[in-house]
Amino acid sequence: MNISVVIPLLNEAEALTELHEWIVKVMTYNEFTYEIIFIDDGSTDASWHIISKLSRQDRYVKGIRFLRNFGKSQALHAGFSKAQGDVVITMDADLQDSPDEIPQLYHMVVNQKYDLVSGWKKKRYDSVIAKNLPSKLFNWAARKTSGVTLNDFNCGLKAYKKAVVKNIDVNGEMHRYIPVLAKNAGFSNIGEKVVQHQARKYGETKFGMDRFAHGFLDLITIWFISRFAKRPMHLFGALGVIMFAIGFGFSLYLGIDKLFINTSGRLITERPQFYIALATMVIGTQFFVAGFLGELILRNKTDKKRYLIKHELNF
Ligand SMILES: Nc1nc2c(ncn2[C@@H]2O[C@H](COP(=O)(O)OP(=O)(O)O)[C@@H](O)[C@H]2O)c(=O)[nH]1
Ligand SMILES: [Mg+2]
Repeated sequence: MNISVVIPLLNEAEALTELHEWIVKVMTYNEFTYEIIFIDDGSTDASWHIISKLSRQDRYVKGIRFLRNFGKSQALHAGFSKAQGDVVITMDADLQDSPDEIPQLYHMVVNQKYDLVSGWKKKRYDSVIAKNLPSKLFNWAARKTSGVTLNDFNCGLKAYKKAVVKNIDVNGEMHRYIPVLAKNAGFSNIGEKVVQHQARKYGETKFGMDRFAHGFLDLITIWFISRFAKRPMHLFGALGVIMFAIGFGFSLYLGIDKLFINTSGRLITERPQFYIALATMVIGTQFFVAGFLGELILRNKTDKKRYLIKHELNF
């Protein structure tokens, strides 16, 4: 199979039929073999009803329905684990991303050997204050911390080599940082393609301003995870040892000074060095223990299910 189109969605009933028709048209014209995987993330409108209808008419349409809303990252994870195409394309369900981009994205992955190609909504049809400006700031911060030089990290339209989606773990709200996850997993040939963007035709946006607060916190997490998740002791252990050494140095100095050099001087508890020694030794020990606990947790990690599927269609 050439292409799996993975479409996570929440309450997009109005757009689905039109989207399906458009994708099929593009696929047929280019003679691709394909599947379309819709992941309904606990929609409360008619979305699942429409996906079921489409899956009866078209056996290339597959559906996954979550028990409740688990978030876009979880939906992508479910879609990725089912996808069978050589190239996996993700897109938004709201018709803001154009299926006409699919053939070019496909060729960039297959012929130009990209691991991942991210869409870039260079001309964006969303509100300037609520979306465009914060998004610029967000992308700048993401570029600085991750070293991945993309203009638009969070574009829903992306193409992946199959191996990439099978080997990255999109969790929490990490869908914003998939290129970073891919890079951390060793897929560093990451490209970008300017894509057409449309204004939202039906319904309204599901992501408000709070996404940026979450986004920045996730950025710190991902920076930390990508450097130290597999070896917490290297950070906490090092900090712990350094701080403990500083504290121990001060204690040694205070002891020698009091016992042998300046025996009639101030009491140790009256000297500021004593408190520095005390604080750094306590904090150093805590850092060390945190690192050690981190290592233990790492060794105990079992794969826990993060979402529950209610129905599946055509798999
Ligand atoms: N699976 C899943 N998809 C979601 C969720 N929220 C939004 N989406 C989908 O993500 C895509 C982009 O969302 P949208 O609201 O258009 O964001 P915007 O384009 O940045 O304004 C659409 O296809 C939505 O249906 C969610 O909680 N879970
Ligand atoms: Mg949208």
